[in-house]
Amino acid sequence: MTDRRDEAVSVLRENRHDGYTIPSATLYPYQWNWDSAFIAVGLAGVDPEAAKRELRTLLSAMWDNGMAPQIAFWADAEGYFPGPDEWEAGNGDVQTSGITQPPVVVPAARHVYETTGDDAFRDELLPLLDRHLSWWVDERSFDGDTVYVRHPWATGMDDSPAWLSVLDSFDPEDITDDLDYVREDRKSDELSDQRPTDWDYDRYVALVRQGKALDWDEAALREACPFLVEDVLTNSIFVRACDDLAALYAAAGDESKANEWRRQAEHSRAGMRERLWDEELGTFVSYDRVNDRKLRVNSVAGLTSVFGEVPTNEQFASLRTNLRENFLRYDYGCPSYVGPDMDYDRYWRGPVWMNVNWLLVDGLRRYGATETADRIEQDSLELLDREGFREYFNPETGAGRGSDRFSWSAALYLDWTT
Ligand code: 2M8
Repeated sequence: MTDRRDEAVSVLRENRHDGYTIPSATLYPYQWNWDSAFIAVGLAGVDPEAAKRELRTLLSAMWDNGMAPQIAFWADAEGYFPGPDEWEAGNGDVQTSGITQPPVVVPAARHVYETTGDDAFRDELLPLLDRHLSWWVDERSFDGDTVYVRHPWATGMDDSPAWLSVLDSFDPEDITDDLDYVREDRKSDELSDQRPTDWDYDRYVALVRQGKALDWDEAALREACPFLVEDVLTNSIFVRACDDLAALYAAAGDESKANEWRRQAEHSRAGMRERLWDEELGTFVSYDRVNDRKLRVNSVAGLTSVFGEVPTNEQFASLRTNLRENFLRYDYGCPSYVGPDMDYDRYWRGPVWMNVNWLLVDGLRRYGATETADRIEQDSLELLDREGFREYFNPETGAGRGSDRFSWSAALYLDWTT
């Protein structure tokens, strides 16, 4: 193993708790949903038993209705807001947050299964994965095709500029009468300039307090929540998850279930092509169901549609031009957002993130766009080799940002260098 691979393994070991891996010891001390999925992808090749355990733990935090929470609070920890007392949610075994994150758990489970060939693991996970994706269709879709989220944190791209107009469409004090809280995420002056603003945080917290006041009741929140968004990133991953669940069923010899999920993938893909495509920008965008409008922002989220093989060949041609001309003109690909007020250093408003690059590289290869995929993969490896396993990176200078020894950066390095 190279020194860098050894170091990646030791980052994951250091961040490992009992059956799961925290994203970072300095900023995120609990189990996060899509982080664990990316971590399992990286662990599959170096410690398959740990990879399986990571996914089992993640799925054991699932609620009875099939919601897989964004955070599972397995052990007490200091230094994160909002913690378990703020959410007041869980499944009886573990306290959790009241929102979800993109269902990367299914592609990750397929990856771990195909790496290990462990049929018993596949059969153990199948009903859980099915319950989770069924929850998306039953509880989180207006039309049975595209799915929605009800908090920016659920998208994983918390302060994406795509959410600004939705967050601006309501007054946080109209949905909660308590906006008192203390942020824990600005541990240094440098980090203060990189994290979301207080304006954003007021709205994040108000949405959490509204959810809690309504006991996290889906039907009530569908009526009351001012943030109901068909996020393009979540939908791209959801479509891929349906395909991957179908592949797992096919491997188990259950063709009828495999066909059911293939049909769902096709149906959701069609919904995305119809409602989320933006011809002028040359990308897919998210949709605000409360105000019935597209959120026309050129975010890397739209490009990740390739992970779900959503673009038609014609759409892919426009999307690739957009990717090359607007995103890959920076020294390091692929920035999370391009457009007015792009901020090279602030969180999801411009910096390069490894998990999104990994989705993009995988998807671009599916379209045969090898050169573009290679460019993004090489940029990613160069950044990780030079700067270490940082959380995100400035697309112009490549400087590492956010926390250090960040788990998914280490995990995806391992996957890319297998
Ligand atoms: C960031 O989000 C959390 C809330 O979920 C936060 O800022 O407190 C995001 O980058 C998210 O995508 C990620 O899952 C999480 C943990 O790494 O951190």
